[in-house]
Amino acid sequence: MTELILALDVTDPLTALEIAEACAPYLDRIKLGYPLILAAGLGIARDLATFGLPLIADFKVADIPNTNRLIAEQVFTHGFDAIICQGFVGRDAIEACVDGARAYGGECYVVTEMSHPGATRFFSPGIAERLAELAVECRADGIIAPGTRPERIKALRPIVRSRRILSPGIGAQGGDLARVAPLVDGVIVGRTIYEARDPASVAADFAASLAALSGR
Ligand code: OMP
Repeated sequence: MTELILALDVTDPLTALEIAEACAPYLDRIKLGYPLILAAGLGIARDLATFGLPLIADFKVADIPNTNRLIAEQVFTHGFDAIICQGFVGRDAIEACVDGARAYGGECYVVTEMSHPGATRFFSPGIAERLAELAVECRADGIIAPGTRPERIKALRPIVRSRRILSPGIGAQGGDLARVAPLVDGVIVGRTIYEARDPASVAADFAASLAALSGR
């Protein structure tokens, strides 16, 4: 079934913990990125781990191989289960993240095409296909592909085949859950859940919709 991944991009640690605890029964994973980790520190991962969900570190890592390796080491020693890196940095830099993940039994996802409007200028079409091929060659666990452009997910699926596609952009960025869910392995949802008056009930609605929709 298509996973529901909460992008927990709030900057107050207590609010983050409250939202995560309330939504946890409806989620498959939680993704943390710069907003929360810069505010709270990497140690917030240990607190969030108490809710029993795998944690994705979204640093969109994009540096030289040695720096990527050091970042991956920090991420996985702080209890994360997966890391996201950029694909455009090339084979050796992606492999540093994949190898770093493997050393801790974790996963690595490669961004192939981003979801925001400006991303079309450089990522698609053509470049994203090459980045997806590279992600497969580097033995990444999957790719990040735009929920705002289902036709681009369809173009990337034959390249990554059974590797996982995680897709942000549903809701606040205009992506349509019903169109995207059958194409991907996980949807990443942030503001639509964490800015809601009752995040848990919105997360529950997403989970119910995904159960009904994901019969790929
Ligand atoms: P909302 O737009 O609030 O639902 O959040 C989407 C989340 O997915 C944010 O954490 C973004 O940083 C992240 N994201 C994108 O929105 N677009 C991308 O192309 C890639 C990511 C990501 O790698 O998670």
